[in-house]
Amino acid sequence: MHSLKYNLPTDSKMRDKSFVFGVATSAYQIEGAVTEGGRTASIWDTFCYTPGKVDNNENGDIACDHYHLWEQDIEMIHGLGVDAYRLSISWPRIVPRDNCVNQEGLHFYERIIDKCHALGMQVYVTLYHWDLPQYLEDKGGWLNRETAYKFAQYADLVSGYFGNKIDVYTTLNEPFVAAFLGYRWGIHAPGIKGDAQGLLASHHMLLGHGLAMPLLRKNAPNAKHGVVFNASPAYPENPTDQEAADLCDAEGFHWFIDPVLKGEYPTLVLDHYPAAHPMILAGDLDIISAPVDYIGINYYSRCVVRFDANGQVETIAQPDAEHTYIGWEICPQGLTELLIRLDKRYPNLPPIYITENGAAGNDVCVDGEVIDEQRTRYFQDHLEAVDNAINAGVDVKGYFAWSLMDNFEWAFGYAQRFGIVHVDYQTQKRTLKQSAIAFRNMLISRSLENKNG
Ligand code: IFM
Repeated sequence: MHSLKYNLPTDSKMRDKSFVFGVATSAYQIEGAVTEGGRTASIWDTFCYTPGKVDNNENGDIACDHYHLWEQDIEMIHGLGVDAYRLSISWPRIVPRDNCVNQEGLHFYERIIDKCHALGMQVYVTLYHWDLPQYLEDKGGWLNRETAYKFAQYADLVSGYFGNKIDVYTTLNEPFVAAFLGYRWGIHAPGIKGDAQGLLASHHMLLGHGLAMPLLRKNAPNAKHGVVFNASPAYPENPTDQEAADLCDAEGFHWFIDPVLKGEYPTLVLDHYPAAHPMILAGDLDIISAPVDYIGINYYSRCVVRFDANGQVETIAQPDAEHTYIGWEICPQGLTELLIRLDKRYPNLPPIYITENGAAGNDVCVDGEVIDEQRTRYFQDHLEAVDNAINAGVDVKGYFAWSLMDNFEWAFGYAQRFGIVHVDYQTQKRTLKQSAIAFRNMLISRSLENKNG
């Protein structure tokens, strides 16, 4: 294979060793072993076992078998030369029944964390990447305010056990997806539909985040604490469609970021859904807006929108643009513009980490090689997009590729491959794709540069 390397401009701040490069995964998407080690079911197990919910009725029962292969996987991550590994902890592995602690679950993650540290990598841990214990869903899940308190208890338990051993804690990953796809549009677990339900679930998730923050700070005073949002910024199809774009952004990410950074919900959304307001108790927004050390931004694509005849925002396909296999438009410029817009909207914006960015493909491994030309270009262009935002004054401190390896892509099952490492699901063989080799080569040359001063 010819030499491949992402190039960062010579004066890029991302070349400095203080800028964090990493790869990311999440528990349900890679671990498998869903009935091993004391784990009980999450809403995703239940959803997957319900026929017709996931493409080909696939599930995370085995996934990448990371539960058994974790040691070789961590060594592989180290081989990429990254500074950090971002993973998530499975809530039902730690608290398999209400008020009960599973030491075996804690030990599983402890071995991973220790191994990362022994190899010189930092560990970024997400506490909630969508795998709510099923026993909590049975009591109403995120529609039940009590779940926010259960989440805080779980965050207390994990941070009480690991303390500063976890370098960076994330409370929630993409509350938009967990609340809206899961409780509003019914296309993710637990499959509930309704605007009021989606807005209520999101409020309870954010409340859980806010309740967890002081506990995390108390238990891990030297670690960093924050929350991760996804954002696909909206562009008007025509200048007259600006209102549709504003509403789309308000629902898509201001609804989640404003309460955390401004202590309020955007009026655009409240005005648009007068009958679906969540029950917000006095003091909730103060809890939710507890200061965070950073926010994570997951960016994949943008959308172009207008209002349809019923006054609903509709996304307009861009047939002339390039798309990834999953159908998402490739738009690196959207990332630069998003970061600049966030910087303008929030005067108190904390440092940002790009906690996910990546492209889906249907990659095949031929003679030990995976030529993922589109993904390799995607990363090169998005790294430049981040650099452009930094040059425009946005404080971006890190970048994580999604994902380390091909894995269970939620309702799409296994057909959508997001990994920079290919996984053969029959043999569990891992093969570095070209995109991973380019990542590794960039990191090797950055580290040599930094060593040579
Ligand atoms: O695979 C997901 C991940 O779990 C959350 N962010 C988006 C990714 C791609 O859809």
